Amino acid sequence: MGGCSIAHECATVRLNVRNNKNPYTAFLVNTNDIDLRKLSERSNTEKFILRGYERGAGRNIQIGEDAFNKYKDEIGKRVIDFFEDRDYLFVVCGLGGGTGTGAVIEAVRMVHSNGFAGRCGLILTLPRDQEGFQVLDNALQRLQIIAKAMRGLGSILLVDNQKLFEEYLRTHSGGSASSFLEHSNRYIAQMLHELNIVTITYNPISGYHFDGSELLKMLRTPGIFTFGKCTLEENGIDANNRGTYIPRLKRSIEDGVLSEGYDFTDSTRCAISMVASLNGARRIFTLGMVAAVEKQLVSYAPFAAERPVAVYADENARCLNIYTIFAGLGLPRRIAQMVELVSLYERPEVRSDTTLQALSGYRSQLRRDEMDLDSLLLDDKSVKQKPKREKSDPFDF
Ligand SMILES: Nc1nc2c(ncn2[C@@H]2O[C@H](COP(=O)(O)OP(=O)(O)OP(=O)(O)O)[C@@H](O)[C@H]2O)c(=O)[nH]1
Ligand SMILES: [Mg+2]
Repeated sequence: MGGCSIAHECATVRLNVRNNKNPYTAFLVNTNDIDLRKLSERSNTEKFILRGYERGAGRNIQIGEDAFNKYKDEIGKRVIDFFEDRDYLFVVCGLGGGTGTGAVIEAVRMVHSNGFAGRCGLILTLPRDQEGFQVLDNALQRLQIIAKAMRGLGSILLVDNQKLFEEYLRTHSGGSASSFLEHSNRYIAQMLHELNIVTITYNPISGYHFDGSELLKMLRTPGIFTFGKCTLEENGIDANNRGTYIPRLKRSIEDGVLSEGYDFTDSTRCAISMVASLNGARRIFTLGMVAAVEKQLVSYAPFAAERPVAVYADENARCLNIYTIFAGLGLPRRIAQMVELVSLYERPEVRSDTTLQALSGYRSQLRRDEMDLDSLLLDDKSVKQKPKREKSDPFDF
């Protein structure tokens, strides 16, 4: 349902462009039809209930995978029809549950074999720390497989729910868990849309234009894809003083928008797009300023095959917005943290094992006294004649 909620939110994004009001389409697959019914019907969305599994997969990834496989061919046909004219397709899944997590590998296989190889990627949410062993374990099981196949897939965008949750908590400590999820979905959809339209909305004012085909190239790059956004007051920027923009740019790269903790030296492709007001652009985007930003990008991604820096002017802009994109990355540190978290769950098991050992070693004094009395009273023959236990007795251990 996490994947469905994010995809549905993307489908609600609207443009004021004739015949392109809804730039995104969503095909929503879920077991639980009650959950799916909560998402509004739209002309640019389609729902597919995995019948026979309406109660959900209850965090069981095998059930999720079976449910998807049962309808895989039918979904494949519908997907071809529905997405035929789209440039790029994301398989979106909230990692940790049963349905999406169970189905995700087969879903990727399905879109690959239906003509989307080379133009499909993955959006995966990573669970929060507090979601418990089963959720973390499900997510890690799938991440293991995805990590192995990563170099053969398109870009993978990770949405770290723990990171988004901590940020949300700082500003909305009175909010509920469901309001966090709604907020996160809106945020994810809005940020992805923003990143997409930077390439088409503004007028490039330097030689280089990071256009739609460049973004597509980024999205086709195997490995993890991440992006950062930095918003700066134009008044505070002195083009001749790198201290007025570089440190905050660096922080925005390292913090990321949807996930963090990457080794950027792994990056095989990266780009920066800067958008300022008409006046701001004229003043700020000097050769020296753009060179300082370029230099920063080189130090982050020294081995990247491409590192374009594009600058734009927007008559409606009030601030300087800097978008950074890195593609071809390895997994972030968060995954190692998740492995560590799961290992912590072994402790109570160890404790209960020692408890169990102590329990099985326990002998009631009372029974021993009785037994001793019994054995004293019984002769050898009668001991041998003890009744035989039933083979099917569940307590016969
Ligand atoms: N960002 C975000 N994450 C979500 C949302 N809903 C669920 N998640 C995350 O996704 C994980 C999996 O939850 P679901 O997608 O609901 O699970 P499911 O695939 O429906 O699986 P079952 O309910 O077990 O059949 C959760 O543990 C959350 O971390 C959402 O609306 N937004
Ligand atoms: Mg569910």
